[in-house]
Amino acid sequence: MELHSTQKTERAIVVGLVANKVSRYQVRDYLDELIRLADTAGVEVVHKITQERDGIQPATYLGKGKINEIALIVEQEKIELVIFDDDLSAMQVRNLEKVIKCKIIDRSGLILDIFASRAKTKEAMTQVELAQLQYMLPRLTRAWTHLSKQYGGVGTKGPGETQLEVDRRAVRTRIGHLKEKLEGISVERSVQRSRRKEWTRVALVGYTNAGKSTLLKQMSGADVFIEDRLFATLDTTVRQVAISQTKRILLSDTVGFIRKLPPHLIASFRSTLAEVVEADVVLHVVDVSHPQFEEHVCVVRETLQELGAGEKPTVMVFNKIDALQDRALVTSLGKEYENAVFISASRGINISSLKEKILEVLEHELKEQVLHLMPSDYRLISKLHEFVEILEKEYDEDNTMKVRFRFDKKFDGRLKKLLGRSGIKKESLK
Ligand SMILES: Nc1nc2c(ncn2[C@@H]2O[C@H](COP(=O)(O)OP(=O)(O)OP(=O)(O)O)[C@@H](O)[C@H]2O)c(=O)[nH]1
Ligand SMILES: [Mg+2]
Repeated sequence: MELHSTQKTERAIVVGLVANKVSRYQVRDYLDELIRLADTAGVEVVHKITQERDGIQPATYLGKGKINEIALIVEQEKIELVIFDDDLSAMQVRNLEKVIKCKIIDRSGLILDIFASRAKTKEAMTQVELAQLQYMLPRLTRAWTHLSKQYGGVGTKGPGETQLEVDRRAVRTRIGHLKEKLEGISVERSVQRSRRKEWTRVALVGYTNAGKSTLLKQMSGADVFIEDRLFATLDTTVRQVAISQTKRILLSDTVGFIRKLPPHLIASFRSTLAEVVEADVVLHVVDVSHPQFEEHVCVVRETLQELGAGEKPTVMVFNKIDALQDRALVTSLGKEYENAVFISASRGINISSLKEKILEVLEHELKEQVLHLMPSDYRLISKLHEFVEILEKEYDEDNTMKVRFRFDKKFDGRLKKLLGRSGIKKESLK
């Protein structure tokens, strides 16, 4: 089955619902973001429509009057696409398409489409196709004509029941095949990552367009893709960066997050995001000049939590301070957030404070210990060298060697195992 991305220059209407606990202002912001997403996909949004009601209409999502209103605009202005901010069920799409005579998609479908057109590497393309098919599968219903129109294949009236079964089976087979392929890639990746185990690893994370790639470029001189559009980065780039005269780290940049990132995408991008999960420190980059930056912070935190990286030592990197009008915000955010730094990645402002902050957070993760080794235990030293930094060695009269060393808390278990096997006594300093 061939998947096409949305054609360029399509004209669209975006639709949001003011219901439940979501306010009118929030919906307005969500629609603004949806318009940026549409723009990234090459779609021009010509109308923004909202409806206020008590709740979602289960069968049709919107109320009847609103649907007719949209249908009329679509017909009169020859609109090709209606994009809903919330996810729609197969049944809702089916019912809406009975009245609104054009293609109907939702936020997840649009995000998947952007990912599809942006994916360049074999890994990213496989990950996106898997997420697309998983998104599509429950929507493969008899009258889901949108699917056939958008993806070609089985006529415009929707596939018949037999054809549908064939299609479902084909999709499932392809999903299985893609999963296997990703499994292979993920093994390759984990081998690459294990080579970096002895390094201090720092991961850039953040909402899409926050300036992560710009910061990587600023700190490492790497030539990475930067664009004022959403989801410029879909892969992981890792570069060496010196954060002091003696300390070098590996800094990684990866795919950005967004509100309602389809769960299938998060799942299939797991191997890309492993760099974040395994990082020692996370740099959470925030576009502080964006009016909704606080909501962005929440979305990123929730996504990190989902990935199992919610409790990592984190530096809050408030970026784009050059574009900030309200300087008082810096003071209040400094009080509100732990480990906050205020920078401009594109102008190179305060990058040295960021490096100092990373060092400070790393120091916090270090532990010091002292061991008393008998001559028969001296061979342990070479093993210790693999993951600790020896600070001092001293010999006592009875030939015992006193070793003082420092190591990352993450190697606690490894040290215990090593010492447990040798039955050596230790003193903890910190
Ligand atoms: N004014 C200002 N703009 C910035 C700054 N840092 C980055 N930008 C701009 O913000 C836009 C997005 O930057 P990227 O570095 O591509 O952002 P990203 O977080 O990597 O985005 P994705 O890869 O899409 O998730 C670009 O137009 C950058 O030039 C900054 O410090 N100040
Ligand atoms: Mg980027």
